[in-house]
Amino acid sequence: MIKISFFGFSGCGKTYIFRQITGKTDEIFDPFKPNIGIGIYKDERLEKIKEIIKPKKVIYPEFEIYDFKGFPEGEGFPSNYFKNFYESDIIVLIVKNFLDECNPQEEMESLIMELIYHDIERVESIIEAREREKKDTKIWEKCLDFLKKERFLKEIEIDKKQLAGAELITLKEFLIFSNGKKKEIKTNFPIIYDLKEFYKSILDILGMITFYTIKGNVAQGWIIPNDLTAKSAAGKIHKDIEKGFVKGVALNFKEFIEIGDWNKAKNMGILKFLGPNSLISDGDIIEFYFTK
Ligand SMILES: Nc1nc2c(ncn2[C@@H]2O[C@H](COP(=O)(O)OP(=O)(O)OP(=O)(O)O)[C@@H](O)[C@H]2O)c(=O)[nH]1
Ligand SMILES: [Mg+2]
Repeated sequence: MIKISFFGFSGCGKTYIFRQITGKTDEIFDPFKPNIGIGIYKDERLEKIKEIIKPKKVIYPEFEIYDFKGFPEGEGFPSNYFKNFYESDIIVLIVKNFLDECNPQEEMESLIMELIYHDIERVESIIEAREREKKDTKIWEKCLDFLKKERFLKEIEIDKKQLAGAELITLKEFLIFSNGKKKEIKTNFPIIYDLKEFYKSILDILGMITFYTIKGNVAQGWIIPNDLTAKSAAGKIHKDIEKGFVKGVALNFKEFIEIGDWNKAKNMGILKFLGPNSLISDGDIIEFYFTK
C-alpha cells in the first residue's frame, strides 16, 4: 500500500486533514508516534462504474496515511524527526493558509529549508566518515554542492543507487498541500489547494495509474505503476492469475461509459487484447483469462 506522510509545522492542520481523510478522531501527541489511518480513494470513475453496473460491492483503492505531530515554526525540527519519513512513498508538505494573517509562502520555504538542512547534515557526516576511512567522497561532494544551491537531490543527475541507505529526505517525492486558499503560493513543486485533488495528484507524482475489474458482483479499483505489464498487473489481483496468465481484454473507462455494458462492447468486438507484456492504460477495465 502506498504510504503518505504529512509534514508541517504545529498547527498547520495536519491532524485536521488526517481526520477528514481517514475518519479517525483519536489523536496521538507524540512527534515520533504517528496517527496512522487508512484513506479510501473514492475514485470518480469507480463511482461512475458503480452507478452503471450496480455491483453488490465496490472495493476502493486504499492508502496508508501517517500524521506526525509537528514542531512550532520558530523551533524547527530535531534531526531524528526525519526518520519518520524514510519509509514513506511521498511526503505531503502542509502549510497553513486558512487565516488572513497566514504566510504560507514563507512557511513552505522554511519547511523546504528544514529538509535541505537535514540532508546537508547527513551528507557532511558521510563525507567526514569517508575521509576518516580514506574513501572517495566525490559523489557526496557533488550532493553537498547541489543541496547548498537549495535544490532537492531528487533532481541530481547521478545514479541514485549510489545514495541508497544514506537516509536522505530530499530524494523523496513531495506534494505541497495548501490548507486553505487565502493566499497564492508560488512554487516549482506540485501543489494542491483542495482535498479533492489529493489522491489523483499523488498518483500522478508517483507515476501510478488505476485499472478496474468487474468480477461477479464486485467492482474494484487497483493501483499500479504505469509501466507494469498486464501479466504483472494480474499478479496484483492474485498470484495464480499471473502464473497461469493467458490474456487480458480491456475496455477503457470512457468507452465503457459511452456503451454502458461490458457484453455489448464485447459483441461489438472493441475490447482491446492484452498480451503478457502489454502495458495497461489509466482507466482500463480489464478481464483476465488464466489457466489453473
Ligand atoms: N478554519 C480552519 N481551521 C483549521 C483548518 N485546518 C486546521 N484548523 C484548525 O487549526 C488548529 C490546528 O490544527 P491541527 O490539525 O491540530 O494542526 P496540526 O498540524 O495537526 O498540529 P500539530 O499536531 O501540533 O503538529 C485546529 O484547531 C484546527 O481545527 C482549516 O482548514 N480551516
Ligand atoms: Mg496534529
